[in-house]
Amino acid sequence: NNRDELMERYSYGKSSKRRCPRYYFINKKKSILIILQGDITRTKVDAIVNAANEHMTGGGGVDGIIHRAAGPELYTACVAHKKITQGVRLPTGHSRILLSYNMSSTTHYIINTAGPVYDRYRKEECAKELLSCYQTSLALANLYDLESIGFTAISCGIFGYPANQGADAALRTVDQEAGIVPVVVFVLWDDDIYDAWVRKAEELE
Ligand code: AR6
Repeated sequence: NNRDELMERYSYGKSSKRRCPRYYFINKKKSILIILQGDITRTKVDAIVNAANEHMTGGGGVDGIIHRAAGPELYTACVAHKKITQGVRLPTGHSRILLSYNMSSTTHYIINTAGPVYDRYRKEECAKELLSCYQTSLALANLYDLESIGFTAISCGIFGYPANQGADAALRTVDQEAGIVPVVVFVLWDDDIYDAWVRKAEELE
């Protein structure tokens, strides 16, 4: 059955995390959206999207985990990108595609995106920037003709974006634009983030 096959392909064996994968058909059934709980570096998708920052020199959170999994060549490839302004290789809301180096058995590409640091006095600008992270990452996956892309909750960790608002930006963008990538997987780590994503997906269904 289609669902079991998808689960086999895009999630990974037994996880210590409890929540089940959920499946949705979106964008007039052109795309499949999968929401699951786990570690994005262990998910077999063509590209994973890293919640990076404007410097693209690695960091904590999922960025640190992805750099450790991909190895030092990822860092070398990141810093090879020319700086646009002082210290900035990747402006907020933009995305860049790189190879996945040591992760190539699970994933071929790593897309770095720079999410906004949440600021409640700049809510609207932050939302635009976050939408743009998802849009530009999907556009790169489409340009490379990829079948599947994996996201985590960009900006919802260290950058402080509230889970519900993060889910809204993520899922509305994916709902509108995902026709260009056949399989979109959200691999979420935290219980509250997973719950917010499932609630939002059900609202949009
Ligand atoms: N798989 C999936 N999701 C994960 C994993 C994982 N292995 N580990 C953590 N998460 P964050 P941000 C979740 O803080 O808010 C870094 O220093 C995490 O629980 O990684 O965009 C960068 O260099 C949270 O829900 O990214 C930047 O400077 C989500 O991933 C800054 O942090 C995003 O949390 C970016 O902050």
